[in-house]
Order: sequence, then C-alpha cells, then structure tokens
Amino acid sequence: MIRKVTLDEFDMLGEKIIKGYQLSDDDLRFLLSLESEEDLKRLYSAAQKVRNYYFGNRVFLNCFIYFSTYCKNQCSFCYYNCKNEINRYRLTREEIRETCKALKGAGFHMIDLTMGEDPYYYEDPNRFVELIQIVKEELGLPIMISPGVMDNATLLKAREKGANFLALYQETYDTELYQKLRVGQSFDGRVNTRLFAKEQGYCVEDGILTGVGNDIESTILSLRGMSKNDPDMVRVMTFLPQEGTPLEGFSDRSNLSELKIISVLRLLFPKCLIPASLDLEGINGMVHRLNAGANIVTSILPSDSRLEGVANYDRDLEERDRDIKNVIIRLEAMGMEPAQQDEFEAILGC
Ligand code: SAM
Ligand code: MD0
Ligand code: SF4
Repeated sequence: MIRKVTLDEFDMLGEKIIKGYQLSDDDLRFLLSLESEEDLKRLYSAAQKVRNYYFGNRVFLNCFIYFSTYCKNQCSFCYYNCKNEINRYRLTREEIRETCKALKGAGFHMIDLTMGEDPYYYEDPNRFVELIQIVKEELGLPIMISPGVMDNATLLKAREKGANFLALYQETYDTELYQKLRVGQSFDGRVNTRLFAKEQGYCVEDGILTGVGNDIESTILSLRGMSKNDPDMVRVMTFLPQEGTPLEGFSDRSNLSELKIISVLRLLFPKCLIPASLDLEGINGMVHRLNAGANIVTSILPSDSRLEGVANYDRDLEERDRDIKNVIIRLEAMGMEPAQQDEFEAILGC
C-alpha cells in the first residue's frame, strides 16, 4: 500500500535523512510511485539538499576509456555482446599510453578503464594488470577498473599496481530478470567478485538498469541488494535499446525514470558517489541528473576521441559533445564546480 505523506513531511525528508533516518520499504514504494511534476520536484530538491550537505557544490569528473570492445558474453541489452556483428577495437599498449599522455592536466579525478570480457585479456590477465601499471605511471591518478568478472588473483595484482575502484553492475537483484539480461552468467559469481574486491581494499561501484522490465517491487529488491554490498558508488542507467541485440525492440511502460531513482539513491545512500552519466543524454542530461542528486560526471571521453561509450546516445550524431571542457563550463553555469583532487582521494581513503 502506498503511504500518504503530508506536504510538510515531504519537504522535511532531506533533513530527516541527514539526521540519520533510513527509508523503509513503504517509503521506497511511495517515492518510486511519484508521478506528478510537482511531487518529483520535491523529491529532487530533497535529494539535492542531502547531496549539498555532504558535498557542497563540488562535482567529481571521471574519464572513460573503453579500451577493448571485444566480449565473450551475450548480455541481451548490450551492443557489444559477442553475437552482435559490429566493428570492434582493442587499443594497443602504446595507444593507451598515448591516450594517457594527452590527458595530463585535463582535470580528471579518476580514470575508468573499461572493457568487454575480452578473451585476449581473459586468456592472460597479466596483460590487463600491465595496462593498469602504464596508466598509473603516466597519470598517477586513481584508477577505476570495469573489466567484468575477473578472477581474484588478478584483482589482487591490479590492486597492487594501483587500481582503486572496481565497477561491476549487477543490473538487477531480481534473479529472474537477471537471467534475461546477463544471459548464461552466474548471479552469485558477480556478487562475490564485488564482495571480494571490497574486502581487499577496493572501493566498489554497483548499479542497476531501469526501463528494462523492472517494476517497483523488483526495483526495491535491487536497491536493497545494492545496500548489502556497502558500495562506495551506486548508479542507475536507463536502458537504451541497441541495434542488433535481442532487446532491440523492447519498450518499457514503467514510470521508473532514471531521475526519480537517482534521487532515491541519494536518500538511501547519502554519502555515496552517484553518477550523472553522459552516455545516455549528454551534457543536457547531466544537468538534470545533477539536479536530481548525482555528484560525479562519468563517461567523459578523452578529447577528439574515437573511443566508444557503452549505451552511446550519440552513436549516430555527427559530433560528440563529451569533452571535459564543456562539462566544466556547464557545471559553472549551474553554480557548481569541479572538486579538488584531495577531496576525491579522501573519499577513496588512498
Ligand atoms: N564488460 C564489463 C561488464 O559488463 O561488467 C564492463 C562494461 S559495463 C561497465 C557496461 C555497463 O553499461 C553494463 O553493466 C550496463 O549497466 C551498462 N549498459 C550496457 N548496455 C546498456 C544499454 N544498452 N543501455 C543502458 N546501459 C547499458
Ligand atoms: C558510464 N559508459 O559511466 C560509462 C560506463 C563503466 N564503469 C561506466 C557505463 O556511463
Ligand atoms: Fe560484454 Fe559487458 Fe556488454 Fe555484457 S555488458 S556484453 S559483459 S561488454
């Protein structure tokens, strides 16, 4: 049953959260079912209040390097699944070094090294560890790795070479939906990899998809599932249908918008990093996501880059607008600014 909340109570929600209130499942049901513009604005403003309390007007900037788009998996939502006949690339070590050189002084707080589950790296994971060493040598910045489900020994070596963050998204904690999305992949294997990384001193990012057949109850299950891992970063991404994939024609009629879930994430995980990804709606979309309570811009591409994003709202556009300079200009127009590097490193604890 959806609980009724008075206007005053709703307006006080941000303050209550700052004082330590934890949302119940009924609260979540209520918030996730909000629909009117007016109610949603109140929700965004409560989330902003919480975000500002912990982070002020400062935003973190994450550089996205998708260094190999080869993958052995068949996720039904993903353009890069192994059954899709697309052009793929794998950067060489030298190309990665050159990319890093061009990023010096650009103003990023962290570098996200992402790949498909590329057999080249899975056959010999030391190749992957070597890349981390190169990026650390060149930039000295915190490194996020998004390699998929890597074995524990490799995760340990990567950590020694300077990887700080593991991004590994469960997509959903509804096991039935999981099997439709991450076809043939172990649910527990994914959870355990994230848990192992956390135990070994990594910061971890978990994430869910929306618009992919999730309803309010399965979304609550996913939010609770993510909390169990004590994540440092939590994300929600809108599913964007991809040409040539099993879910190409899927259309979702739920009202579970990404913005609404970002605000709920901020209220559930007040101190976490929450991404505003450029991958779904670019810099205009970034503004909405920050206004809903996000505090780290992700999927910023190296300048003049021919590298890919993941969902790629701009795949068919002539020009990409994913440059750090334009991101900062827009942040400043919103009265926000890039955080200092030491603020970010304090969060990482490194
Ligand atoms: N291959 C690694 C893996 O799957 O963990 C790394 C890539 S992972 C960071 C790619 C993520 O992008 C997925 O986990 C999913 O959350 C998101 N994604 C992929 N395709 C998408 C789509 N079509 N729409 C929205 N998000 C998508
Ligand atoms: C993003 N395209 O932030 C990236 C990606 C992987 N760690 C992140 C999904 O939107
Ligand atoms: Fe491969 Fe990752 Fe795409 Fe799944 S989401 S097909 S593992 S690149």
